Amino acid sequence: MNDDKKANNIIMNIKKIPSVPFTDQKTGTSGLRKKVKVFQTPHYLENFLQAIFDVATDLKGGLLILGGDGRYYNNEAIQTILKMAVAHGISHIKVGQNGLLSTPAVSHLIRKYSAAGGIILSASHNPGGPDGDFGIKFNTANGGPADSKFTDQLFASSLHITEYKIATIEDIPLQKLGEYQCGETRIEIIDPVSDYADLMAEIFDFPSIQALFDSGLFNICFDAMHAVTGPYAKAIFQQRLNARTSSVINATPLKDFGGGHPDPNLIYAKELVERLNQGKDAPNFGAASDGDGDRYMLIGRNFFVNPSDCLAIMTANAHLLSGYQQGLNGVARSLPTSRAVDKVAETLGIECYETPTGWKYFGNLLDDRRITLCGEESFGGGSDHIREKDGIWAVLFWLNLVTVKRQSVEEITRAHWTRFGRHYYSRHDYEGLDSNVAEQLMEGLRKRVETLKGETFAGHTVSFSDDFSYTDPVDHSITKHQGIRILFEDESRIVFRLSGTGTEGATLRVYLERYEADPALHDLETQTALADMIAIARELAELETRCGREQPDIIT
Ligand code: G16
Repeated sequence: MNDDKKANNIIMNIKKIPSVPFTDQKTGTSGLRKKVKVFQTPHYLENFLQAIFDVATDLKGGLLILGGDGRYYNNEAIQTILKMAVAHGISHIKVGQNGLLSTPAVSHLIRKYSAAGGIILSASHNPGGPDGDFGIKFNTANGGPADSKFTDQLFASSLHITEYKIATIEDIPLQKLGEYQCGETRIEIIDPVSDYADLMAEIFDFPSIQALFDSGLFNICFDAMHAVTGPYAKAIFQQRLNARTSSVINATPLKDFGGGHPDPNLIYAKELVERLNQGKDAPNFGAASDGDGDRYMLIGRNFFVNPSDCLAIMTANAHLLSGYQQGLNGVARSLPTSRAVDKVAETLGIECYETPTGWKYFGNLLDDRRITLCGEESFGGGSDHIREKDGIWAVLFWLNLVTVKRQSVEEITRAHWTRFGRHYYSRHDYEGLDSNVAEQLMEGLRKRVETLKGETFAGHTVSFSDDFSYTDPVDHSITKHQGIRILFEDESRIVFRLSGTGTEGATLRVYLERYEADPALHDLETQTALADMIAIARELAELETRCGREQPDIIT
């Protein structure tokens, strides 16, 4: 690398700009997500950043990690953050080259360099572009998303903004690696990939995975969906592991993700699915990641592994990988994630925690060494190596597993079902609902679940139902109203909750699950297997009468 690493002194002034609060800067499941146009409202971004600097007081004099998924408005926001960080006396800022850093890479950099925190610019899987979405997440010194206590303080602080502080400096060139000194602040433009790739090489058996690729009998197709993982996937799969040049598709991060939707599921990763289904010359192993690189989807030839099963399979097999051979402390899944992993934890004799949706709830469990692996139905999986979910880590975990087991993705999954039983699972999303109607629907369900126990629907008797409330076993904080769960005596389950990541109206998510122990019944089509649960859910939520919706918008 010939880039100029010499520190350039930059002249600056610090200004205080008067402002008035915005009342809608309450973070959702994962940071503040709004339309780009909302973030472009004069002072909107600056106000929210001021609230971050007011609450995260450790940043002053400390190190800040900064980067995003490259979506529209990423680099404009980075320039504003740099100017405000300089004005707030942050002593050192590491920024990803071209403004890029995946969410897992930020988490790793925070931990590796003992940073006081990190700012990630992403709206994850939400579409980008001038009419798309933008988002900001703040991660604390453990590398994980800020907890509810922090985000509550952030919101409270945002309601009292009267001014924000910003340095008047020229934009910092983000294209070249280098260093700039602005007053007390050192701004360093770093390679976004190398530290993260080194970590992956420490965890996984890279020589064995490379040997698998070198054998010529195995190849992978990874769809970066024109989002942040392209450079990571190329560096790791191709340069370090010697996979073919065709192994990574849609590898260039684009501001609008090529007009696509960087959500790694069977609908949006259509190109990948087609490649895997091309017959005997198709790649053996397919994967995709989302906007900011923390989620993943895994597929084999004509075979999809649902994310809940992924977590269960990883848990059952982790001891086979050198990076996890010491065994697992415990595991955790979010409420709506299927209970496939619970069966494995029971067999292994380890604790399995059920948390609300949102990666932040895994943080305490990981820090307290209660769990080693965790995952979510929303295509998220991770371990104690960082404090975020991690798409490329998950893909490498599976590749490593394939090298050990010498089985295909499908064979590994089927063997797992035979041993532990299969959890048929699906999520039905009803998008763009009127927010009031959606709230009323949830309120109706809240009342209904109080008396459901013992009632029978289509031959399935309710054994338990509640509005999920979580008591964190480490700090004992209580988080209420996290979703309606209805369990049936035959181990079927329905969960209802409203999404906390949308930017328009409300999205109702209905999570459906049915357990089947008999291997002779492991080949049913998923929606058919879940037909009873689908009908019961629609009846209980009064979906047609309340929302006029006959079908979900998205089925995953
Ligand atoms: C975030 C959270 C995840 C959650 C997902 C979907 O992920 O970190 O825990 O499962 O949103 O949340 P919701 O169901 O509320 O829309 P990401 O990748 O979008 O930051």
